[in-house]
Amino acid sequence: MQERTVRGACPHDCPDTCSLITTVIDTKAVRVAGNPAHRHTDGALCTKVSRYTERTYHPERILHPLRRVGPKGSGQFEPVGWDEALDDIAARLKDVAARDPQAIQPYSYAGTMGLVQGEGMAARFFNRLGAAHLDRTICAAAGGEALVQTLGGKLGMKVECFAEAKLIVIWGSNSIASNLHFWRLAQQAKRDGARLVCIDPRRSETADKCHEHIALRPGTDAALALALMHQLITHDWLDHDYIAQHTLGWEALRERALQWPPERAAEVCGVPVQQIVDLARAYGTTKPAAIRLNYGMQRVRGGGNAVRAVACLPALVGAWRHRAGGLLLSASGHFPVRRAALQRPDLLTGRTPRTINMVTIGDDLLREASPDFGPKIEALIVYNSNPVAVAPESGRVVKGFEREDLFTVVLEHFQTDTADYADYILPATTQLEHWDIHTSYGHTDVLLNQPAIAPLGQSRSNTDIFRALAARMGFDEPCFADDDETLCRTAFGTSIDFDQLLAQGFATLPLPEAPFAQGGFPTASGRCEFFSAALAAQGQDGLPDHLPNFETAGSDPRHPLAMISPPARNFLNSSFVNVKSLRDIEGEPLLEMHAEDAEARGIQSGDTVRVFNGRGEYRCKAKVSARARPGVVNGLGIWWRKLGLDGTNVNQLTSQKLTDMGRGPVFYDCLVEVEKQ
Ligand SMILES: Nc1nc2c(c(=O)[nH]1)N[C@H]1C(S)=C(S)[C@@H](COP(=O)(O)OP(=O)(O)OC[C@H]3O[C@@H](n4cnc5c(=O)[nH]c(N)nc54)[C@H](O)[C@@H]3O)O[C@H]1N2
Ligand SMILES: Nc1nc2c(c(=O)[nH]1)N[C@H]1C(S)=C(S)[C@@H](COP(=O)(O)OP(=O)(O)OC[C@H]3O[C@@H](n4cnc5c(=O)[nH]c(N)nc54)[C@H](O)[C@@H]3O)O[C@H]1N2
Ligand SMILES: [Mo]
Repeated sequence: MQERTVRGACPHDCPDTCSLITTVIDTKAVRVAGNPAHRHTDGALCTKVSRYTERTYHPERILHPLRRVGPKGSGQFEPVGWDEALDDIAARLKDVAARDPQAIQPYSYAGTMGLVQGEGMAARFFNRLGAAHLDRTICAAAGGEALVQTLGGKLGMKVECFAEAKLIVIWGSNSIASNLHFWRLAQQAKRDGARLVCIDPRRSETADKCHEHIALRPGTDAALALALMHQLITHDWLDHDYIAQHTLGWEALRERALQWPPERAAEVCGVPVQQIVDLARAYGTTKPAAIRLNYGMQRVRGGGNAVRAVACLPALVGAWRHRAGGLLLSASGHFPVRRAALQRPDLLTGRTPRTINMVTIGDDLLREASPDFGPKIEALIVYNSNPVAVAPESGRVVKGFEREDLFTVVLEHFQTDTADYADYILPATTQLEHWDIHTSYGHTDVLLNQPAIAPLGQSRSNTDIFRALAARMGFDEPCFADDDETLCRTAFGTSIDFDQLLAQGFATLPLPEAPFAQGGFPTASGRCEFFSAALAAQGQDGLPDHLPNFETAGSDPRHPLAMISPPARNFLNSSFVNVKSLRDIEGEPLLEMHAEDAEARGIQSGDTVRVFNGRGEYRCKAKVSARARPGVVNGLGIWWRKLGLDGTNVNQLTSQKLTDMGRGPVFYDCLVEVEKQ
């Protein structure tokens, strides 16, 4: 018996990007633990990833290629050899490409966040082919664009500095569920006397543990932020020197904010005036004050404006002067990734294929060829994503995937809702079986993932599958021969010490402790842009404003309740839903309702309810709970459709409309009605 440990990285779409230590006995991984030497991981993992071996050795793992034998969606497949599968796929793709390669659509997201198993070899393949581009907007596009237009990039405080803050505003984030290692730092600050405020329509696990919870209506964050500015101005809790030296558009913003007295915002947000006044006082008078902004608030029509409004606050009070002051939404802009070297856009050789937005895949799969749209989508290659479960308005998505004239290949670990619609399912390796290299959006370390075990069964890494397809397509550029370790080395070139990554598993970027203490915002003006000329040039309001939801409560008497669908603690989007021990903790798909709303409809906990709107309907169990505020129901996601009561999930109800910035999704801008079954 031979025991060894291997250093890796958690691949999942989570700000924490943990450093992993996998214990291997002979050829089997027996345990995955958090690396105690990595300060952000601090030796601790979330429940999900501490069960990673359960996922890797899951009895339902797909371990050989499968070919469809039944109708699309029926989930009936037969085993097929790799050569036969790859030959047939290449022939089909060549056939479509001969007409127009843009009719071939890649669809991927962050099943793994790895730079190599993500778009490393895949992008080379699709660029060489001239396939359509995919706008990867489904998560962070609105907030990301808002940060770029305000601060100049996806940049912010160093997460470790939150431990020293005296006020922490957790804004649109259920950190205990989705950012556990940040929560540890917030706890440390709390023990040292910091005040914790949570801003969230749902009384989340995180809200329970904060001093104050502001349960605003979904999509009203900009109104709240503008009212905070109003109070900062009228009480003169401003850092005039910082504003003068390092911001742009102050006079205009001042005028805008003065239109938002707390009474007006209280009305819009559905919260007591006093809460707004108190938060403004705390924010204006506590130093250092830090905001942990997260993506919850941007999944509505005005999500970009909301993030911009919040991102203006630290500059107004000069919070950036201190390393424990400022704001963090995403740190991903700090990493010097050599994307062109990895993904090789030069292989497009001047072609400019059309771009499809992943959020509207439902509509786009159903579109006919037209001069505006280009060719009908004829082939779809899905990897690292489960669109049938996670994309909005799934009734339309399913209809698109059902098309008999669509050729679909899915690279997966499991037979997900999406894989059910595949013509071929190709078995992919998990993080324990392949190389990868990772950035993070919640801290500033690079992590290397070394394979701990050989690929299980006949599974192959995404990179390997795209290399094999490239060979069959006749792509003979030398870059298609790069192995995964070479791709890992390519990602950062010499800007990271690869030997250090090999030896310890992670490397910390050399960055200043307080990024904007002396201004230096990487915007066009070099300032924090309250007013954005770039946005104004696009025909947008150059100043942040409150944009009411597309589906504002009260606007549709048939559907009076707002529904949000934030992630469940024990799932990672739709990943892990099929890991039984984790599914057992979550129980079953639930809709949390406030007692008033439940009572008005004769609904009690445990009742089966029909949740519906003009887009569709979905059945699940009701849970009458103080976690829901009046007028808002919470459908925790993202369940596999086939594990739900009637083979659907919350996305049956969400819409394909897009946010004000970044063309992102509006999952939390959704009106419904609920009735007892
Ligand atoms: N356990 C777990 N962790 C995850 C994920 C998961 O599925 N499970 N998903 C990962 C992914 S992909 C992402 S993008 C991140 C997401 O990370 P976060 O953006 O932190 O997302 P959540 O934890 O869902 O927090 C969103 C919170 O915003 C609240 N919210 C909804 N609408 C509004 C609103 O209009 N305003 C405000 N202020 N709050 C609102 C929700 O009730 C929820 O509590 O988490 C990652 N981590
Ligand atoms: N209603 C509602 N819908 C939402 C959200 C919400 O809050 N509410 N959140 C949205 C957000 S923030 C996001 S980020 C998206 C997430 O959407 P996705 O990125 O699609 O995330 P997952 O559902 O986790 O699906 C990832 C899939 O990739 C597979 N996978 C993992 N690693 C590998 C690999 O190495 N190779 C291959 N081939 N496959 C792999 C997993 O098995 C899994 O099935 O969902 C969005 N959808
Ligand atoms: Mo996400």
